[in-house]
Amino acid sequence: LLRQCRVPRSTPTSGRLLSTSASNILDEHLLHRSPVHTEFFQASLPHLKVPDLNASVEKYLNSQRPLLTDEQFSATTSICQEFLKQDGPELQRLLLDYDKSNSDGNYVSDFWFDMYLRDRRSLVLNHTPFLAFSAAPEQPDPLDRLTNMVYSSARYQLTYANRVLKPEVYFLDPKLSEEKFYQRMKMLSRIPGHSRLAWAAAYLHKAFPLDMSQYPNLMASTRLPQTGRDSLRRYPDSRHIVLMRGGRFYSFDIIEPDGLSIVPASTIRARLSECLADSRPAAEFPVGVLTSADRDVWTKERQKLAHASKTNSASLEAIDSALFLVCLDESQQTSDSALCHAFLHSGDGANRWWDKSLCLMAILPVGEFAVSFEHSWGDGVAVSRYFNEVFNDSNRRPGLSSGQSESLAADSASVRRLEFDLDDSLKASIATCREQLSARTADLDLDFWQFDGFGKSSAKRAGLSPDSVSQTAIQLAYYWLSGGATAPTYESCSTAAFRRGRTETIRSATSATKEFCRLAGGSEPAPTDQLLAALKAASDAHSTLTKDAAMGKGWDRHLFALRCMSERRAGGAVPRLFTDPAYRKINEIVLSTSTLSMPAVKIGGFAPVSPAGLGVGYAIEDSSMGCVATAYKSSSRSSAEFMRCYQRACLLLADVIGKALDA
Ligand code: BUJ
Repeated sequence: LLRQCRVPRSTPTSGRLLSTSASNILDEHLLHRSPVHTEFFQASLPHLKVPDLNASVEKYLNSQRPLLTDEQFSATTSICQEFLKQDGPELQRLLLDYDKSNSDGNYVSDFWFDMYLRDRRSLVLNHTPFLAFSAAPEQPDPLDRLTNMVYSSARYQLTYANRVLKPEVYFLDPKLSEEKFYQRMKMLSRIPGHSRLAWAAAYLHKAFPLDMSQYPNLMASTRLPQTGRDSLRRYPDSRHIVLMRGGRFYSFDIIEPDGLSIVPASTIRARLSECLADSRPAAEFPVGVLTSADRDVWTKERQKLAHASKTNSASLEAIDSALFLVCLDESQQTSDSALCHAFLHSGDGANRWWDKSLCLMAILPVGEFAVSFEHSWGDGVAVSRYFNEVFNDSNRRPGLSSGQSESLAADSASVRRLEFDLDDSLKASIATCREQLSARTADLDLDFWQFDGFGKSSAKRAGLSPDSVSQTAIQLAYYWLSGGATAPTYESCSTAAFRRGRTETIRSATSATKEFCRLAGGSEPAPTDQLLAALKAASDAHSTLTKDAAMGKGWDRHLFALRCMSERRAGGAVPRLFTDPAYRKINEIVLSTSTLSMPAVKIGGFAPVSPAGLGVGYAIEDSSMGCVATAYKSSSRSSAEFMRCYQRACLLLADVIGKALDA
């Protein structure tokens, strides 16, 4: 592979330039100093290819099979054959041409950004997920912990902005020492043309560098509402954060004016305390709630707001340009589901600014912390990098040394209160948005369950993929919930192994899971050996789909991009494949699922993506598994009922796999 790479004539020196500015920064202000610069692998990442048309249509039909009757399946098969003869080849050619002309991106990423930014629906519940941090028993004081998280976030920003954040790499070989790997990459960085060779060199170490094109939007960035299509805006010179409490806004610096050092942690803590000391009641008209509105509505209200006064436009500018938002909530509730509700939507949405790319949330009275992110700019891989870095750094190297918090001077001058002048029309809009959001969030049903009787290690010992076992549990739960049906299922899979890769869908409801549900889900489950064989078949089928998706060879994004091409094509009618009721049905996702298993994550979740669907955030650890399920009460679904079925499914799977391991 190394030999196949062409060496360009010019020698990029960005790595050396960067270390000049990073070398002015003391170690205590950085997370670490990467031996190679942050984008070391970026230019050499593989290009996400447009998949083969016949292969995608065949995979699409395989996903349709368990969802359709024989008659429906035969109609959809004919429509696909027609597509392959008529519109398909032309659209594929247009897509290939488009892909060629789009050298920096890939065939789907611009359409994917568009999908998010053109969506006019509220960001709340429709898009924004949350991830809550695991406990940190060594940091019992919640305000100290928050200070340390803010401090570590500032370290993250300085490390990234100065390009010494280690590139994101997925290591497949557990024996490879990270240190040795980076030393070798550093040696490579001395070779002219290394930017072309970098990916291939990593690949030889079974190390897979991941795309980092989303990272610039994690901090100092915001979504801006605009008519028809929103936009994203960055503020690379940002040094401050905005804190929200009771719907009010405060702003203060966390990076010093030199841009090279962090404000001392004790000062950050004093600034946080200063915000907490504000004894005014919660805002009667919390402006942030406007960001939860339909995007065209918010666009108009924002224009009114900005034009109403200079105070307003200055406050908007301060929020937009902040590094990130810190939202302090007051709840005393400690149940898992109450926390999930609080982090997912905060009830009436009064204490959030949903457009902000990154939001660190804290419920200080109970000492719980989480992150939520606006989804258009990026995906779970980029956010989980920040999440892990901040969790680990704030625990291992807390900015606040012990005892420091007791000797704090007030620091009121450095905290700016951000105010808004509101006329009657804006007040009325805020009141309406608040009511609408409260009604929507009150409709959300949410349940959490963790099962400690089974996990990754048993699944692996039985030769099964842990993720496939989790997905099969979800399928079986739905089979029981619905009285024997199979539903369109979406499992999110990252394609960050490719340049500007975002996600692909694993269609985890397969003919194999359907067969397993038939055998296991009846009043008399089939004998264990049959169940095991069916489970193994389901696991194998799911593993193949997972590999395909991660390699950019799923069908979802390909057909999505072909549909986008057909909409752009001058004068061409929309092919029947895209108006087929079966195509519409498979895209009305009933089971929307996503997983993240990391020690730093305590719990996480998101709402259903269709009115009658379920949102299932799940994890499988070494010896436990669990999920957070959401549903809308106004639909026929109940998250509690789903959870009861999920519990039954986990117990059944643990029993079947346990018997296999005992045999
Ligand atoms: O697929 C995509 O393009 C993006 C998806 C969209 N969707 C959420 C609709 C699937 N976005 C993501 O997948 C990001 C989601 C991030 C939250 C994931 C939460 C999973 C953790 C749950 C932990 C449950 C606790 C179990 C305890 C053992």
